[in-house]
Amino acid sequence: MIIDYQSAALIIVDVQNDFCPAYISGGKSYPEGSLAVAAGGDVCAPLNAVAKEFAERNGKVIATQDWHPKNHASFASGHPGKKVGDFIDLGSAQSQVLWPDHCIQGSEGARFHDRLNLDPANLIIRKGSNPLLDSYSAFFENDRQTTTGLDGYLKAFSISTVFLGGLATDYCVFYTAMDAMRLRYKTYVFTDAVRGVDYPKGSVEQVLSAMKVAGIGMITTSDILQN
Ligand code: VGL
Ligand code: ZN
Repeated sequence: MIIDYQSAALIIVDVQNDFCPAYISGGKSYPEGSLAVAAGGDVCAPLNAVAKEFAERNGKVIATQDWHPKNHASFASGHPGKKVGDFIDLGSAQSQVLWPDHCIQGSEGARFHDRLNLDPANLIIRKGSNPLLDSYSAFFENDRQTTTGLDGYLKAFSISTVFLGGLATDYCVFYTAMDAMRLRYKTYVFTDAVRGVDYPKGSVEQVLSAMKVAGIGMITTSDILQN
């Protein structure tokens, strides 16, 4: 696949400790994240390889970070009588899944996975800071209107194509990819560099087909690294 890197961006979604199983890196052990996605840390190696390529060829690299206040409305802990996995109405278009406390601002769980190389990153976008509103997409919060500024950044550099990887396939990657399409970016997802929550069961399969139907390209990192 031939890429015009000058007009392309790599968006690395939420590769943070709370979304990853326990691991050891640099002689330090990191505990299982509170919302660990199976094999979440495995996305680091392919994303590092692609990010290096983007940096060397003058593409933009953006990393996003889920960044919640400790009383965030998506946490089951703040809703008496509700448990993780229950659904509530937060007044946005979609009903809200209640999650374990995760990615609390400044916590170890909110830090990027230690094996993710951020040296190539041009921009880090933090999202989910409004205690009353969740933000899956890197472009808009879940009210579908409040911008994160990412679209403006990409437009300022005349970016027309985005490539996505990270966590989780069925939440933040999915919503980011769908918004990218809606905003008319050519959009590709690296299937070897995403991992999903798969809650409710089957949601990973469901979003993969929804993304294909929407015209999002499903490729692997080797498709761009081989030439
Ligand atoms: C995410 C659930 C809650 C994600 C973030 O990064 O996909 N999922 N917050
Ligand atoms: Zn979150």
